[in-house]
Amino acid sequence: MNQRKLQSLKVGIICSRFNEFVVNALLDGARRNLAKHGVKEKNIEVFWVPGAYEIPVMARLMAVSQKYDALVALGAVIRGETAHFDYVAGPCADGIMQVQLETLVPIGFGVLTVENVEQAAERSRADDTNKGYEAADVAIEMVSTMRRWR
Ligand code: INI
Repeated sequence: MNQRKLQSLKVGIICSRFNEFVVNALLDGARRNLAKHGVKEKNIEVFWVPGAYEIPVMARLMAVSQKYDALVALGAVIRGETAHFDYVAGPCADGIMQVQLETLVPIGFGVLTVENVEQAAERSRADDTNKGYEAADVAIEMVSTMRRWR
């Protein structure tokens, strides 16, 4: 995608507040990647929801609004802290996939599903391995690929 198209790209980011310190680091990563691509700050909108379980419904609302070229979902589900890990992580991932398939708005999946806080920290470092950074990268690539197909 050329620079002018990237600058006008509208990106919505859904963040979940559970394990907020991790998600803030993922958000920093996503913003860094979007800035690297030249996406304008004013074209990025961030909405917070309580937990990863709530991400799909917000993502769907945003996707059907047709205000965004791409979405990025950021969250942290940590098994060590919950007995209902599987009831949160699975539906979150499945729900996000369902929104993508139904709306054809690409959604970068930056929801960590990890065993413990150490693994979460490892995946949210301030470098290019940050999963928020990667999810934003994938979202942009998918916009480009899907536009080329069209
Ligand atoms: N939500 C998360 O995003 N991460 C978690 O690790 C988590 N744990 O541990 O339970 C979590 N639970 C909350 C869930 O996402 C919903 O907000 C809640 O069940 C209310 O619907």
